[in-house]
Amino acid sequence: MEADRAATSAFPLRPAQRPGGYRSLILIMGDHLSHEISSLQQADPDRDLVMLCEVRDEATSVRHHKKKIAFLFSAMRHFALELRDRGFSVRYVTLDEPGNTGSFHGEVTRAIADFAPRALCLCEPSEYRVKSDVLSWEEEYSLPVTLLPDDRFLCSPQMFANWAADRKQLRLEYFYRDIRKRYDILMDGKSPLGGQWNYDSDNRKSAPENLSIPTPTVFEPDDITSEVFDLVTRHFADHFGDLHPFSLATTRKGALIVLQEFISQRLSLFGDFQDAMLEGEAWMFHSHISFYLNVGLLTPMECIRAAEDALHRDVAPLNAVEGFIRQIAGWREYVRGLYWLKMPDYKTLNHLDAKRELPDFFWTAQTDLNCLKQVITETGRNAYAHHIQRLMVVGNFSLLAGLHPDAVNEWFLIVYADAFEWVELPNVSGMALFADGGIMASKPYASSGQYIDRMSNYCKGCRYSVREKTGPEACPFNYLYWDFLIRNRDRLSANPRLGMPYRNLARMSGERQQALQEDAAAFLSKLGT
Ligand code: FAD
Ligand code: DLZ
Ligand code: SF4
Repeated sequence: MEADRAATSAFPLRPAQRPGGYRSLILIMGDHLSHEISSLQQADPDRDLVMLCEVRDEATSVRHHKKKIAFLFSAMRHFALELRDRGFSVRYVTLDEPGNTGSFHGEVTRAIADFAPRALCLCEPSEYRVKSDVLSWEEEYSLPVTLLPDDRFLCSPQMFANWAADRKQLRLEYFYRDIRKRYDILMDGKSPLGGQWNYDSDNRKSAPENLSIPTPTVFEPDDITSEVFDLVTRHFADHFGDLHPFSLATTRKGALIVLQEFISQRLSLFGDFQDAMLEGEAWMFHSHISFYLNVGLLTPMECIRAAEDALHRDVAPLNAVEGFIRQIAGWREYVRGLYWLKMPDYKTLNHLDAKRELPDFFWTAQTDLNCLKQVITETGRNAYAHHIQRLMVVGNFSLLAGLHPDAVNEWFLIVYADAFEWVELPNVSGMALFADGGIMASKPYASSGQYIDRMSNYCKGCRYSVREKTGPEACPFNYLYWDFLIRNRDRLSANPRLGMPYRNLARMSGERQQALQEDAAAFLSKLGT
């Protein structure tokens, strides 16, 4: 579908010297692949030099999934050629180009030495780690460095800080309402369209097994992507995950097709089955656009307006459209705001003092817990899992088992092709692990096997019984859940939203509690690391 460019071995791209030198070197990072990005808004193809570089430091800052690296490098290469077609002088450094220093910093140093630009310009990096490095460049290079805001988001870090300033609690719901009003999204004058801000209570259906789910959009890899496969196979063969089959879009044109097909084929049932999981159905009625949004191939506002338009054309009902828009206008913007407000400390938080290492099966999927086996297998294959799989299967298990936040964060950053720290860290440390002590969530998303049983068909194919609470056949989520509450009683029992489970715990006999704790201890002691 995407192979509209003839076979090419154009890479690396080596621009000519410009008589009189280039005005500015514009560095485009791998998640800034938008022609409207701030650093390109004032760019002049006649006077500026644009650079993209594949660097080992980024590919191995954590050992990213093979498919994620292939997606990024291919999207970067396609974008570089588009820039060249628009008349820009483009330097594109491939990972295996002789002389590649392996870091942004090294490649900027090399480009300054080669082309002597009079200034350096870039859009601010999306991750704290990289931004901290970039902030030292001006002094080092003795050349003006312009760091422009990333205006692809609906809420700037400053706007979020203003919103957060006089609040005791930073709850998503109020943030989301403000964004709706500010951008006039799903509004009827000053009121929310349909009379409610949130239709979440309509969006919790489990899926019947005979549900007909549209197949996701598939893109045949073109020559550029195939070249990247060779590179990834040569350099990252020992990284997690499957490179093939590869069906992601790697251009804006492809990403727009994914968005359009979601709107026409899946959005109408997105709300109903938003939380549902079915064995063998990795993609469900989700949009699969996070890859593209997070690297700049789609903008949040065009996705929001496309969904609103579907409502007005009667293509999808309000509960689906509002549910989808809340994810983008609400959660996505909210987690980014929180990230920049709370970093760098946020990364070190471990409120529940969780210490356990990651079990081996997070990498191999070799486990008898069928829900985890299914989700981790699909993650290895697709570099994707949908939200409830991430939160209520892998995240929930990590919370209940007391896995260390650093280990869990690293895993999530590695395995999902949409994972960048600004979005991954708050979701993992805040939403899934309660490691931030409740900055993000009002209570831990802890749950026994009952929730997974209600929302999926995983339990049917499991060697454990979700109905058994203790004993060798019992679902581990069941005793781990109670063990979690007992273990964290001092920290959590005063939380009003946990009143009910702690009252239920208080009604249990001492022997019952002990049996649950013993089963949990036996299970956890056998978790291979
Ligand atoms: P859909 O379900 O179709 O939702 C539409 C869009 O809404 C998504 O593409 C995404 O951009 C946005 N969105 C939805 N939920 C969230 C959320 N909680 N935070 C931010 N944006 C959201 N999302 C990432 O983009 N990168 C991550 O690394 C990431 N890590 C996560 C880790 C955990 C533990 C959890 C619970 C969630 C994580 N999410 C992450 C959020 C969410 O799971 C993914 O955005 C979503 O699954 C992507 O699939 P989709 O595009 O089909 O999403
Ligand atoms: C994730 C990633 C990877 C794997 N490789 C590169 C790369 O080689 N070059 C690049 O520009 N960007 C890459 N990225 C994305 C960056 O990690 C991301 O742009 C920064 O973390 C932003 O702060
Ligand atoms: Fe998961 Fe428990 Fe169900 Fe097995 S029984 S699939 S471990 S929730």
